[in-house]
Amino acid sequence: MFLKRPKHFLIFGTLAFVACLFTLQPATADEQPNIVIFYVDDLGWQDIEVNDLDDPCPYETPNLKKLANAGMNFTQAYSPAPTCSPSRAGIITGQHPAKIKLTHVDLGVVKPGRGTERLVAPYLQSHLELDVLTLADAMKQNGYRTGHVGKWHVGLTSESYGFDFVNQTRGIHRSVDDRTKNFATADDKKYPLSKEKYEPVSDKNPNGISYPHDELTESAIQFMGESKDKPFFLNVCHWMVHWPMLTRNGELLEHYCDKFGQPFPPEKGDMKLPGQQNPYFASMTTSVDWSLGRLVDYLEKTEDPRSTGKKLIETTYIFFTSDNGGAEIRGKEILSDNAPLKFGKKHPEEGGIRVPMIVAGPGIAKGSHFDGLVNQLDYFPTILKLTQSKIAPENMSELSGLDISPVLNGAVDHVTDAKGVERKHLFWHFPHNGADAMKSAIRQGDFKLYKRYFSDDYELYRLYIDGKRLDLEEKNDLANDEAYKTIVEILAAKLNAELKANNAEMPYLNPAYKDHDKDPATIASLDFESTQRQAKFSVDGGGTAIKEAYVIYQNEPDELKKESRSKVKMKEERRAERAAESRNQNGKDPTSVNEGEQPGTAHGSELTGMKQPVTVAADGLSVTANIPAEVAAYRFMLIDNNGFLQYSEVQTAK
Ligand SMILES: [Ca+2]
Ligand SMILES: [Ca+2]
Ligand SMILES: [Ca+2]
Repeated sequence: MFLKRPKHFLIFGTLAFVACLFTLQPATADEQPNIVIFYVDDLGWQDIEVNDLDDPCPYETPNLKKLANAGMNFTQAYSPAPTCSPSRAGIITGQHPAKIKLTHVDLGVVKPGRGTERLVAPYLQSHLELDVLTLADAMKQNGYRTGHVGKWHVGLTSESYGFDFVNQTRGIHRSVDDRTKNFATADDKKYPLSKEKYEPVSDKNPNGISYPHDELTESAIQFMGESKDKPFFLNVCHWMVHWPMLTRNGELLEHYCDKFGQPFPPEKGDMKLPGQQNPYFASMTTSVDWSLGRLVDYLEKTEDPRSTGKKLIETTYIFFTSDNGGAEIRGKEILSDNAPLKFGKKHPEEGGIRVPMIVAGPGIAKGSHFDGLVNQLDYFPTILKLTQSKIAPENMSELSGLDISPVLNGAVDHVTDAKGVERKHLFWHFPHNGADAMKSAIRQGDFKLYKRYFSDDYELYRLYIDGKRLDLEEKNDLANDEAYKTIVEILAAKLNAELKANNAEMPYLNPAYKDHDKDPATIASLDFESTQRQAKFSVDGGGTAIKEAYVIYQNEPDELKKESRSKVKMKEERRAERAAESRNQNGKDPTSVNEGEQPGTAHGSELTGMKQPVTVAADGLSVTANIPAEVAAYRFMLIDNNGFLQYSEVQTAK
């Protein structure tokens, strides 16, 4: 596969390369330290033994405690979004999910609104735009070798976005037929148990326990081994502790069954004990901790070939965090509990976005902590600074986060922008998932304000009072309290200014909802002229006119057109899911449901699901679009002057 990347990277890359030729010495490990981002999926703020509030975390995370003792723990760290893809896109581009219009996980999925809901979410493209400068591109331009291991989830594969080494394996998180038995054994072909014993230690296992082989972890170590002659940037993204809840580690599962007073092996069916007592979730959390321990152990034991007498651990920064808050429940199974935080994944409340974050590396005070507001969007500029890397000024000005390296180095006790102005707030934009979740939010000082789209009003909570915990649970909405009127006004103005400055896409009116006081535009005709490959649609002149329109390239129209609308929707969602799995599993995984479909080889796959703006006729009643030869089908997406979003049926481009 080869996907075209825009030329402006190459220009800057070439300049950087020419500059290198005139440099007398290659950069040293002190000048260009290695970077490891260790990213966990759906791990909550209270799911590690570092941020204990109220009930202590029962999941054993000895390596995270060790990492916190070696570096800095961030007690108020946030993910860019309450779900996977936007947070991942945020880290890798350094740009706010609202700005890059990648605000949820439904990539390339057309989701017409339900009849009961007044609003409908914006459409999300099937992958991150290919012309964006990624952190991997930036590091590569500056002489780094770049590696991505594990979950990607922003479309296509990580190879398309600047990574030299890619293995998107699920490792030990591959599905099992029956999670209550058939645990890994010492002579297991795929998951042999280690000879080495690791924590946790218990009466039953006084020397610790063995862990099954994890391809994801081993692949990360392989990358570091192959890359250590150069500076390296490694993005390790576990598929755990996301659903499905399972483990291949029988001893570890038994350890937690004993700890939580449950039978081992567990009975089939959902785990329903309240709070933090799911032995599968506990096992996955400890497995992720073990994986981190393996990587740190490798860094501690391995000489840095660029720095005589030093081990890699002395020349490497590790950023540990999670892509969103904990998912508390799935169907009837209780996974974990974000208490005292409100809600979890898929909600912009504290439970959905406050995440564990620890950074360790050269110059960071051991066992330190920082209580100010930080966001994973800060990683891009911070990593550039720590590695003395340069990118073009126009790329630099696109970054949404701030360089927190002065905080890491202990030089200051607050985060500032490039002009020295202190950071006061962070914001989130989640125009998805119906009335309960569809909100934007801003956190400043003691307060958190939400803008609710369905009810078109605000909520205000006072999490702290003068820095001390007050309503971290977000129970007391103060938005209508006269005493807080000014706070609501100030924060609402700031939030709205951020949304505007980032050109955030707002929810639209849903044409399927019946109780609107105005009507959507009516699609009058759809035509395709095959010689010029020109598609055209018109709306009824009696209604409202077209404000904006897009064409979205699609696959397999004939098959789709025969079926009902709801079936089409289900099928498209399933296909998107399968395609995501197939891409994410790098084609090597036998559990991949769609093995024939390799990333990039499918017909026009980098175009499918991407929306292209089309020109609206002067009278606002029609649009035309030229459909490329490699595109088999398309649909129009229409936004009208009354604020409705609607889609045409899929059309064949024949
Ligand atoms: Ca707790
Ligand atoms: Ca996630
Ligand atoms: Ca809870």
